[in-house]
Amino acid sequence: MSKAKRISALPGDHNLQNYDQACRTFNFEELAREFYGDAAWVNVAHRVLEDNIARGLGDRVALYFDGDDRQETYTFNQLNQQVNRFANILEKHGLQRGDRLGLFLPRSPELYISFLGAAKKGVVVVPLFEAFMEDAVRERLQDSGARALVTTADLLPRVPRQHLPGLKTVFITRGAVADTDNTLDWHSEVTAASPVTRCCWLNREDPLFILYAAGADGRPKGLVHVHDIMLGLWYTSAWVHDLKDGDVYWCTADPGWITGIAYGFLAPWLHGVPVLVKGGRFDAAGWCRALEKYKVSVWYSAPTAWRMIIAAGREVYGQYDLSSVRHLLSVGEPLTGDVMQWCMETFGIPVYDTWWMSETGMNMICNLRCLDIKLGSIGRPVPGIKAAVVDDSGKELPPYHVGNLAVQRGWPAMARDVWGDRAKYEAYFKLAPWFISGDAAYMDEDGYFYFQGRVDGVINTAGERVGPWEVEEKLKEHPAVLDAGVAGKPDKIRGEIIKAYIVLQPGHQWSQQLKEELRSFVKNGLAAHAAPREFAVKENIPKTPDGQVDRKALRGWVLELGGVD
Ligand code: 6R9
Repeated sequence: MSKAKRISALPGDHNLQNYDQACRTFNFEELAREFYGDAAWVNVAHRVLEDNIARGLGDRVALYFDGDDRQETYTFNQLNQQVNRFANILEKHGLQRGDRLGLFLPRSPELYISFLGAAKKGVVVVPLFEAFMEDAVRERLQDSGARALVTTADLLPRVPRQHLPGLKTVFITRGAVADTDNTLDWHSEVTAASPVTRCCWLNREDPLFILYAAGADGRPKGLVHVHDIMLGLWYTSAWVHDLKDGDVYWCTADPGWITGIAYGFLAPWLHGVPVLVKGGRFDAAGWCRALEKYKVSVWYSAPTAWRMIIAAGREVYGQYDLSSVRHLLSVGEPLTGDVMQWCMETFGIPVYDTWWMSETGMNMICNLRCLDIKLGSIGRPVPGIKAAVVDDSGKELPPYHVGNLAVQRGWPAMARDVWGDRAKYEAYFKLAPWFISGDAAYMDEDGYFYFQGRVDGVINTAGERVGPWEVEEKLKEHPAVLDAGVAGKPDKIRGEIIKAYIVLQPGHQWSQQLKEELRSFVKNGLAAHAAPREFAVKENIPKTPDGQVDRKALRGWVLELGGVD
């Protein structure tokens, strides 16, 4: 099968020293030949496990798990055995290639094992962020038609099985297992299974996972990512993340989001690089301690997390030896000058911004090591990617004109479909050949891009993507709310917070108590991070001629343009 390649097998300029030349000569077919060799069939789970073992890395640590109440280390051999066991369990319970398996559990070794076990059998994973509440969970499991789910006893009450008739089997990784036919203890099943299994060989275009991403005016979209995502992750993690033999890599994103999947474990493991996964909640001291303890060398995180560490103060982060960190990368929200300055002071190195999305599957526009960083810019397109700023008819705009940030279609990691809704997928490409990101940006005369916010009203709070429509629909379910419009309001720490404008039902009065009630209502239905922090009562919500919330007008309201608020 596919022959494992080292980082040094990247075509041409291995360490990406000459950007212009790499852009000129880059070609995805050549990259695919390097990476896949003459293998006709692929499987990302095989690639990150057996292929690493075959090149002598079986005893190397793959995963350091640092949880609140457990610390575990898995070598590639150990991980592979657990993955095989779980793959066998899925088969035993009748899951077949193409079936969907939901993963709704906190960061824990079981999550990564289950993900790769599914992938090994061609079963498609549906990751669910652990903070999702009942409505969000139901929506995603229903839409994807999941047949089985891995979760914990304390998360199970948020899984409304009465509304999920297609969900046949539930595996519990932690806590008591209810005494019903098809609720099973993950650990006893896995322990009893064989550590050897047959890999299901797949086409590069076979689905690997379906990730739900917020849109502006509708339900979250089930983005279908395929096994070929690994090709994009392989070269970007070498060129952008600069992964090398001997590194310890820590991506702090949760695997309920694209970053936690793509770069949280797939990308580093494609290079045989050990990964740190930290369980539990954010804690400034705990995070710095983890950097020291595991000698993290490449750290991928988000500005909000760094701002929280900065806010915790030098007396916290100054206690730890952070000298193992040799490369820092940022994602998910604008990288602000205070964070850059803090990184320079604390680590003696700059932080490299990376722009991309759930849809793109891999880093797209980045501050690459071989290029000068321009503060405030997300950088330049990685070789292989043609990006541009286009107007609403798809025409490329000259430097310094703000427009739609667009990428020319055709890179290996891009989502291949919106599950069950081809039309929604095609809508991304309505200005062919461009993929329209939904972000606004401009470019300077040197080809650097500058992010200017979302075009469409999607909210980015603490780096987490929230769809205003979902929050509005939830608010409207409450008896006191007649109509609602939700927008992101700039915030110093979180980037944006959610602000809700509501029209009250006749007979209802605004009060502090109602505010708290509405916050909990959204929290308990969707997720804590989706709950508005601020409210304002209005006479009506501005609408476009086709009856949708007028996102531009709401944006004006939150920015207090025209003093309407
Ligand atoms: C990877 C990820 C995508 C949205 C994207 C944009 C924002 C991502 C950014 C950034 C400023 C960066 N975003 N990277 N904004 N600077 N370097 O975050 O995916 O959850 O789909 O969010 O995040 O607005 O459109 P996703």
